[in-house]
Amino acid sequence: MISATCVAPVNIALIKYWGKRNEDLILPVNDSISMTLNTNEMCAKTTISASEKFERNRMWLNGDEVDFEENVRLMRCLKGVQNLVLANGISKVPLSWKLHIASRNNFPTAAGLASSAAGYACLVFTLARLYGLPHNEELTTIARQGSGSACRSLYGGFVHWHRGVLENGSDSVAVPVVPAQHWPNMHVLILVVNDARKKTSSTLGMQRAVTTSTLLQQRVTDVVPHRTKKLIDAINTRNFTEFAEITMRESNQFHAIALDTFPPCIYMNDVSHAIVNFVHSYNEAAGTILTAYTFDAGPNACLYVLEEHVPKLLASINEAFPNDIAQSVEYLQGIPMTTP
Ligand code: 2P0
Repeated sequence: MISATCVAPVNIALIKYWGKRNEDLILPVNDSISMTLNTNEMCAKTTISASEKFERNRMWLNGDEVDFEENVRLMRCLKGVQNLVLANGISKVPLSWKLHIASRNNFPTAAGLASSAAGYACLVFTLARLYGLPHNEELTTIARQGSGSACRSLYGGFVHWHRGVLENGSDSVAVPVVPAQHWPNMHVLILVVNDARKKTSSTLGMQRAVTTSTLLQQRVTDVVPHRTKKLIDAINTRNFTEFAEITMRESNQFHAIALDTFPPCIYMNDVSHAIVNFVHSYNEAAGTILTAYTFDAGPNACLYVLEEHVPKLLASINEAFPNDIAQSVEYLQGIPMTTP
């Protein structure tokens, strides 16, 4: 029996991926940019064993068995990696050997955050390690076919997922912008907002947005290309003010598109909106931008803040929201995938 184990981090989008132009290949309508978080608190960990004695491929997610062979996205990732192995011509493990895959994630239970991104990134990376493939751009095209945002979790630091133009998706790849060390004092505070309501899944929400939102097209053709360039400049020059404004405008536009979808997708709740107001008041009182919010397809807030400003911000949040925030967790930027 041969085994490999890897740990993969979560990533939080600054320029949001929302909408596919090809559902099967998971090709996005626009570029996106994210920051990878460190794996101390939130990550996926996957162990894959291969043996000539295993009779079929099996998978366990947090201890429960899932129907691996029936799951299109999981099978696409396995086939994608195995095709790369065939093209490479050498493999540490015979492709005929069946696999047992055990995956766990350690996200704060209430967080409801990006579990699929870390999960699929981890699956693809662990498969690559098992078969002896190098870490390269092609792996991001495979992780993308598990879950779009997963392609960005294959790198640390800031990452750019290019929408690409080719129909087969081979140029829809994630590439690093800068490593985490470039902006080491950039931290993220995740505020877990109490909320029990079931949200529309991202997959369904973006399908509906593409077919019904009249605002989406302008975002795709005009807004995102411009913002992507400006954000990369802000990251390269460590310009927090510019970075923060683009990030907040992006979050707001993504939720405006969600509301413009019919029927609408309402992801933020009253506490989320109160956090938006809090951040603008906090920055105004400081006379400069000290923190920026972003919200994904749920009510939880991610606040970007430089390390030196974290204690004061946390104290103000605790004072302003004594009851509405279940948990606040601070993250540093992430390093690339690891093999413990
Ligand atoms: C993002 N989100 O860029 C955006 C912002 C949520 C809001 O990527 O259908 O779980 O599996 O490709 O990757 C969530 O979408 O969707 C997402 P699929 P995914 O992070």
